Amino acid sequence: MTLLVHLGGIDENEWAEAFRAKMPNQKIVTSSDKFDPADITYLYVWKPRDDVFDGLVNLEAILSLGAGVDPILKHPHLPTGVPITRFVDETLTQCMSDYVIANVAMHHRELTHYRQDQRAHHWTQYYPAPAGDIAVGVMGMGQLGEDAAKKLSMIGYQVNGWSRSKKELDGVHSFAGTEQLDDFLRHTDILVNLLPLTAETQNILCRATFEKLRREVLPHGPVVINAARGGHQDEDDIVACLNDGTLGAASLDVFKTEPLPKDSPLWDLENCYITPHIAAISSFEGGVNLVAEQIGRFERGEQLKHIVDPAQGY
Ligand code: NDP
Ligand code: OXD
Repeated sequence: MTLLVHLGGIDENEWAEAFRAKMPNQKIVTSSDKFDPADITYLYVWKPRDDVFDGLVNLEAILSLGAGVDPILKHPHLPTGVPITRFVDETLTQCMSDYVIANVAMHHRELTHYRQDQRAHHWTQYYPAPAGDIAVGVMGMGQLGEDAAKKLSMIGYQVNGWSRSKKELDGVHSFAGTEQLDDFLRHTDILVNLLPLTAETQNILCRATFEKLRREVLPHGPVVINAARGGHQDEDDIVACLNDGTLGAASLDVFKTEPLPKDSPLWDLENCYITPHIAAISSFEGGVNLVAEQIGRFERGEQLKHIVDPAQGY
């Protein structure tokens, strides 16, 4: 029973050390160690490389470091029949809600424009509408979207949620399925994306979507906040829509190519707020505890938690 730590772009040794401290009896190797692939039973993975599954003939479970599992599910050599679990964690959820609330409030309260005015030494008073006049639409009402939606509602925003299945949540108006997407968008001033990246949701943040958002309430036009995946956004459309006023502003935490290439026009747009995929980071503590719990469950013959449905893509 061996755990292989395979983390693209992340220090595997730090994680391996943390796993060893938590599970002293568990054999743990990193992708740069020498090991017999046939010994590997558990794979802890982020941004899998092409050869990740080579020789893993005794793999029992794939444990994702991330909440999003799109790079695992689209891997060309993903073995069938091996359960895949994803990261679900209270602190991650809290951090994502923090990011969403900060960005919603920043746009709603025009801090964006005060910043520009400050640079120009301009004293101009704006009178933002109260939160209760602003409708925030959250796409994806799962672990992360639901928490953000509830907290936005508690602050006083009108909140709409869009998901595949209908939700019953106090203070949140639920829209479900493609047939209700346009209605959801028409009732939204600030669009927050927390969808998983699947065949259905790819490029959903495009001009056709932005043109349906409500234009009457925010003085500079509707806003989009994407904290899910770069694959959700058509970046040419975002640039064009930020330039022609279809969108008043955007906050983007994720990009089609990460790090965002130096020559991307998004960097230089005054109304585009870029963060480097940090909306919510999986913590050592949370990741290590969850993996230890999952391995314990598996070895006791219990059901794993947070299992992904590969057919649905999340
Ligand atoms: P969940 O799987 O818990 O929730 C997914 C939600 O999206 C569900 O409500 C689901 O609907 C809905 N959904 C899925 N497909 C569709 C569709 N075709 N149409 C409408 N709704 C759909 O995911 P999480 O909330 O845990 O995470 C969401 C994403 O956030 C992750 O996949 C990841 O990409 C991203 N993320 C980004 C981070 C960052 O730092 N930027 C950090 C962590 C996550 P239903 O409820 O009906 O099933
Ligand atoms: C995740 C992420 O999916 O950090 O957890 O993007």
